[in-house]
Amino acid sequence: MLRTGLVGLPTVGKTTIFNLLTNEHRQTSGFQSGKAESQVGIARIPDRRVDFLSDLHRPRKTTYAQIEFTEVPGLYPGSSQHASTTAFLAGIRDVDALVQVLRAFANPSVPHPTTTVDPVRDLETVNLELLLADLGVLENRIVRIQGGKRQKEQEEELAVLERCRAGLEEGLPIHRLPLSAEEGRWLKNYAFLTEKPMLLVVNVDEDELRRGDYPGRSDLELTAGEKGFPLLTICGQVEMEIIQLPPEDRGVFMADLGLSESGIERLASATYAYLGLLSFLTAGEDEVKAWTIRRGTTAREAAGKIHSDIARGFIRAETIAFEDLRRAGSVARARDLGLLRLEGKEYLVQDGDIINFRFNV
Ligand SMILES: Nc1nc2c(ncn2[C@@H]2O[C@H](COP(=O)(O)OP(=O)(O)OP(=O)(O)O)[C@@H](O)[C@H]2O)c(=O)[nH]1
Ligand SMILES: [Mg+2]
Repeated sequence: MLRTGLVGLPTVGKTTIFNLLTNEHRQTSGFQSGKAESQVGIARIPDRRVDFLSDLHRPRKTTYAQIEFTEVPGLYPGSSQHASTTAFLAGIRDVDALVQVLRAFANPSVPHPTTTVDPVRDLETVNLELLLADLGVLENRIVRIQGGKRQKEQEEELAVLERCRAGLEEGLPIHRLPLSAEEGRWLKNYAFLTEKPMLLVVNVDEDELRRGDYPGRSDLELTAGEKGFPLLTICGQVEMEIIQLPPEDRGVFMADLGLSESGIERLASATYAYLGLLSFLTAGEDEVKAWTIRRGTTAREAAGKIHSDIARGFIRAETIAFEDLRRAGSVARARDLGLLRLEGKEYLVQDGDIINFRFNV
């Protein structure tokens, strides 16, 4: 499962957004909760292809793709130097991406954690804390290597770590350092936070959503563009309230806000595009299921996601594109129309492929 960490300053709406993504009902608060624990929730990614297949096959089980979210307590200037922060940040070192929540909503009843609404400043503040947290990990490791017996391996590692330290001290996140693939391998085990892909979620209020504007928008768009961070807008408070309504009542309120997709749908598609992921589907009377893979995955590798035996005994992948099936209306009709393809093990699986793997063991 894809795993992400939700970070941001205190009281910017992390829990609100966590709730609307995961459909949980965790407590939000108008003052700094001062909570030092992370919370974990799982979001089901809505997928109309899975819905369609599920209607078609009436399976015993329907499984959507999922994203796990870990909300960590708010970061603020200097917080990376506390042991408790080191501990909760360690808990998101192995996530696939970070999602940073930035406050744009006005809400006078919730004091801004620093002063005024200024998402670029907040972004820099949080990123600096992440960078300092990485620097702390690096420095500890450097001291430990320097103090121990050093062989060629340790010398090599030390050289790379020292280059990283120099970069971080200049304010460069690790993903911006020009490291060769070989050098990068030394960093694998550390899973540095500033090496991770980051998505930005601006938490706007209803008025800002309707206007399509908020304080600092053009600056933020520029900064996000420069850094290559995807930027999404979510109307936290209202979207959370909508998600807590019965499903049949949500549509009108979403439409009224001018939203055609829920927060999790928008965030999931941005994340998949950014990380180069796609979904293929399997369907039968037992189960309809969406599987998440990287772009460029071959049919045999995709089979291995399901079971290593299927990869080992791979014969072919009977494949049909979702849109072809939808237009044909049934697998039998799709076969008559010649839309069912027999693909070999090197076939590159496409988003929305519905695959039946033929194999023998
Ligand atoms: N008007 C408005 N208020 C919001 C919005 N999002 C969050 N709030 C309010 O801001 C306060 C903080 O929200 P939380 O979601 O608890 O923020 P948080 O980032 O999780 O806070 P900590 O975990 O304490 O750091 C709550 O009172 C929310 O109701 C929003 O989009 N609009
Ligand atoms: Mg919170």
